[in-house]
Amino acid sequence: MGKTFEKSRQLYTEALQYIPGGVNSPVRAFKAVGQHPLFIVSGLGSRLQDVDGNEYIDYVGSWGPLILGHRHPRVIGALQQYLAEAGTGFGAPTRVETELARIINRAFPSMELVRMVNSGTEATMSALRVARAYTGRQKILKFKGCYHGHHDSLLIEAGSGALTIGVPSSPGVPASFAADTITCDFNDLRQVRAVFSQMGQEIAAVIVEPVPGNMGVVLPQPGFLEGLREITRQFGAVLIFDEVMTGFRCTWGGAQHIYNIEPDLTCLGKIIGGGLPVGAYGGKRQIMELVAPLGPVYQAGTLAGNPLAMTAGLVTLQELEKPGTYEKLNHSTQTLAQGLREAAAEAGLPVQLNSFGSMLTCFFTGEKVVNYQSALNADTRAYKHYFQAMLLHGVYLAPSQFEACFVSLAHSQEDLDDTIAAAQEAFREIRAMQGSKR
Ligand code: KE4
Repeated sequence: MGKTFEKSRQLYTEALQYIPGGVNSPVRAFKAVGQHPLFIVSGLGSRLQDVDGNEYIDYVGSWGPLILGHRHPRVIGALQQYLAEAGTGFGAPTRVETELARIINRAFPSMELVRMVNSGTEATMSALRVARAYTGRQKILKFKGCYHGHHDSLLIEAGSGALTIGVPSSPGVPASFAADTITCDFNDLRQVRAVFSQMGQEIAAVIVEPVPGNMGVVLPQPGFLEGLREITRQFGAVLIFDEVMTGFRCTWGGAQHIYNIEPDLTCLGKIIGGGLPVGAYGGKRQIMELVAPLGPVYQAGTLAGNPLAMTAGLVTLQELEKPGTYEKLNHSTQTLAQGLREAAAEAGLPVQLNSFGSMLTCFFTGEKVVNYQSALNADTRAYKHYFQAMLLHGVYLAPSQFEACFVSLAHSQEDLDDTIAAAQEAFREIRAMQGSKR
């Protein structure tokens, strides 16, 4: 295998001089996996190449957006054409913004009006603001281990990078914000009912990743999401589905289609930008009509609806709308998940493979992972070794136990077979390592 990461190390040392932690988003620093980050020079299809010339099968996909794979010819061609014929953006309405809003509305009928922003964080932050305006209430209920971006109201017992670097509730968040954010355990309706019976009239919104990916992938237990819908309706609170990760990831209409739940507001991101900066929030007309300039709730953005991001997103969704795409994505994911389960069983290694659509997480634990606490019980040392071993075998996984891996339409059967073969080796090494420690 003989991989060297020397050039990445040099670039990382240089980056550290100018950028906090050498990266522009914490999870990219590889803190949880005992390795300096790799500097990437290109991607093509299911593959990444780093500055040292190493090639990897990529399961991060820019953290979800690249469901078609890297450098899809239709996405690149459409961007090249727009740049050549139109430019980079105008700070004025363009037709492509309406086209993307229309296709989103077709896939997510609950999103009667859609506003584009530049990130998932902006989407959830804006959705909270309009929910507070609509209800005249202040408190928000979220779930431990769910991550909704880095704005103050929701950076409380958050998942994703906050969990990875161990500050699930970040310094710098004013106590007043934290006081207005209530957290419950995901999948625990009893807790939610208890909170609402105490202060239901003060709660503006419940925000939830319907299928969390930011503590690793965790599935909602039967009745949980339905219960949230019933309780929020009973108390007049806004139900916000954060589908930044699940939107267009698992099926054409997102988790709300799979579970047949109509949220009041939905947040999207990642895939709808085809790899360019994007976010969106939208929902019931009577709520979204509060958003400026239609209504008094102010929200704005210089590059919101940027036509390049809209173009990449539109082409990506057009490809996803083609017959058979989700069958292929989900079949690939189930093949991979089953292969990993069998490899771990052969090695005598207890793992939990949680998957939803084309996102999955291999938890190093023998107990089912159904919420934040059970996710935290996973063996992060084992995950660190897994990550490093897979990297040496040419497989680029999410650099944290508390993240999702993503399968794309570009992953071939050979990619999946090679990944499973690499995991067989890695699991044996981990088992031997654990055995030697006893
Ligand atoms: P962004 O602001 O990073 O575009 O989106 C925030 C966000 C909101 N909601 C959900 C469900 C999300 O998963 C995210 C962002 N996801 C992480 C990956 N776990 C982005 C990776 C990163 O932070 O670098």
